[in-house]
Amino acid sequence: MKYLIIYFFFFSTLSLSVDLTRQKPIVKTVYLKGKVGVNHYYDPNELIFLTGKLYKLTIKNVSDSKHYFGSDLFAKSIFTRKIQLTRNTKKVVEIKGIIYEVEVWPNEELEWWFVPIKTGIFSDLECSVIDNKTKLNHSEMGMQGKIIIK
Ligand SMILES: [Cu+2]
Repeated sequence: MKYLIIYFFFFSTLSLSVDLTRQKPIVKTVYLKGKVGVNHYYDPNELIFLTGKLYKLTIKNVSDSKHYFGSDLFAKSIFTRKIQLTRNTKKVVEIKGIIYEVEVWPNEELEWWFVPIKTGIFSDLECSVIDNKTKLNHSEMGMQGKIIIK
């Protein structure tokens, strides 16, 4: 009987296939920071993810400008489960599909749920919003980042 249970357990785990988008998510936060006319940046400006894990990346704008968070190379290396918006802890919007870039207004945030599928080092994370005072785009003022998928 004992061997039968071991035998059953061994083969039942072998034949299990898993929906990778239904794991418990690893939670990460990136802040969009800065001040008009002074600087703009991602904090942290380097993000590291592992393939096959589900992530809930909160993109939180704590600055006085709107910002983009986008990297084409990163977008091509992940499977997006959804973009989610919550208001007062209540879900209000879910967006599904391939996402290349998101734009977040001051004091707002969103969650990007995704599973990395391809490894790489992507240095094209940037924000192309123009600063009202300097007339430079935010990436020229420091808003650049790197995403690494291991
Ligand atoms: Cu920006």
